Amino acid sequence: MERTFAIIKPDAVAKKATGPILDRIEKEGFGILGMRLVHMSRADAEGFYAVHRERPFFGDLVNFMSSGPAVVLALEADRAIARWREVIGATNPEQAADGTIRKQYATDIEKNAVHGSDAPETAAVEIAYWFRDVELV
Ligand code: 3AN
Repeated sequence: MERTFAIIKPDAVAKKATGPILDRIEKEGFGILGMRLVHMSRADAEGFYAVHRERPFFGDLVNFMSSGPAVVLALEADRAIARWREVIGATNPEQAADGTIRKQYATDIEKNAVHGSDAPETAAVEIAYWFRDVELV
């Protein structure tokens, strides 16, 4: 079993897509180890996306991620990292395959509905950023 970290981003929560996305997570066979509704501060978002600090879109990304409530999730499944990225689709929803969450719910490359870790090391760091061990079942 492998763990990954997911976010239902503020655009998707505002679109009332939280329920459908949680339904999809369960239907795809992921176990939910941790889940919380959060309204990130700017500092929370800056810390979470620190690797993107030098990118031109960083400021807008921090504004967006702190603009409203989001759902943070620790998920578990066989090959969870790769499988969750398949289910969410490409970063740019214009390139996201049919049937992916981003194809269905993303607005644009920034407001792209969901997050998924890209590697085991980042998954561990991202889960630890949002959850204490005792908050994971
Ligand atoms: P992914 O979330 O698919 O792993 P990353 O890690 O490259 O993509 O980017 C992190 C987040 O930054 C994306 N989910 C998106 O919200 C935002 N982002 C990435 N590239 C751009 C871009 N070119 N313009 C605006 N926002 C972007």
